[in-house]
Amino acid sequence: MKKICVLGLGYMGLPTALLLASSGYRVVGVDINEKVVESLNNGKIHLKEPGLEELMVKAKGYFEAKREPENADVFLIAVPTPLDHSTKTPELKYVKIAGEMIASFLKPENLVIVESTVPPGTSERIVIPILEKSGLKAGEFYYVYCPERAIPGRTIYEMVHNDRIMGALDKTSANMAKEIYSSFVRGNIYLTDIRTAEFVKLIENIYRDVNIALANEFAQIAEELGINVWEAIELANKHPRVNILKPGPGVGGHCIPLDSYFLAAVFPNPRLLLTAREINELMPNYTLKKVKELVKDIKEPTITVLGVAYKGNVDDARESPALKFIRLAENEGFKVKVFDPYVKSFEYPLLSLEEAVKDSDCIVVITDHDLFKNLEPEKIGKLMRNRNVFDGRNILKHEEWQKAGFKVKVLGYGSKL
Ligand code: SAJ
Repeated sequence: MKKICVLGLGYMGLPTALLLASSGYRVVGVDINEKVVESLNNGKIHLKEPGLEELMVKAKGYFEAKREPENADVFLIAVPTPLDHSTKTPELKYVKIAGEMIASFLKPENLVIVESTVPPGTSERIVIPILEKSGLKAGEFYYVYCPERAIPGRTIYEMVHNDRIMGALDKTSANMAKEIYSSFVRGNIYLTDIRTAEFVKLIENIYRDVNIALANEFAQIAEELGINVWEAIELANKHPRVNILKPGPGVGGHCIPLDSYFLAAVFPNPRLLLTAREINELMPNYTLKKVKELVKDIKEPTITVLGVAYKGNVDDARESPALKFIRLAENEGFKVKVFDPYVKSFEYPLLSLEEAVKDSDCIVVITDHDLFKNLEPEKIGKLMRNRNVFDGRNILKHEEWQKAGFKVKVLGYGSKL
């Protein structure tokens, strides 16, 4: 039975490790976070992702978590590649550390797989040279770059059913990696070269970022023109070749907000991508401008932020637009209270819903958690000082809130002229 070392047990690494372990491989999951290693070895999952618990049970006996890698047939790198915010450049140190850790165990005919998102050329310029510190030349060990494209919230389903793109060093690398992934991937596996695969991962996400920015700009124009952008987008999408995405109070997550900068690291000034980035990064500012209009007659307003996760029904607050919105609101002198049903740790105290809305002057929906769709405006209104609500995701039942005495404002919904 082949042994696989998976380095990085986060949102992508852990499900991948457990899918491999439940497909008959012996898997050693490696993470630098001792608490993660400990909790996993006690059968506890440190992430919220549907189906992960069941997968853990299925993988029992084939999966073990450790702090260090060890000899294996395959090494899979799924460590984070965050953005260094001060320089807006990719932070590749965790990939480099993973490469260094593997180099001391690398044997001839081992396969190294990298899944982490990296600028095109990173494998050839950085990762492979680090692996060659083992004394082996590329070709004596095998290498593929195989980005993950599962969406948090549906990760396991998508890891199994999505098609995969694989950039291979050579034919043997491709065949070995195809065999590994075919153990759980039901989608097609498309082969290309390493750099193209690194590029494909980025353009997928940047495509989405630019199209969200387009929706966000449409929302601002519609607001100005007294048009309901949500109705307009719904009608435009009836066109067979139009698929305009949804406006929102910002674009978060550990990928979409970063990937344009990953390309900008290797291509000077990609203007459209960076303009789209700027539009999305300024949506918290735009949202605050709208909220200020709602509370303009209230002295020292208190506002309640509903949702700090970067998107609905997940517990991940990385790069969440909520953080920027809250900081901007506090800088306006607002008192801000926060409620999120999923997120467990955040830069601001996470209150209960009742505490968060008590004596508040305005509710601001930042995250589209399904749970918010059925809030009871009457019950909430009774606890508040003033009944205002800004729906940044167009998910509330607006008539119900109006009937309960709320002044309702929706992002992108200009009042009829
Ligand atoms: N968002 C909008 N409007 C939309 C869609 C999303 O404002 O119409 C916002 C969300 O609220 C969120 C952010 O964008 O704040 C990103 O959410 P997302 O659902 O677009 O993306 P992620 O980050 O959860 O997952 C994306 C996916 N990429 C694509 O859909 C092209 C996923 O397939 C990738 O695997 C993932 O990035 C990743 O890890 O790269």
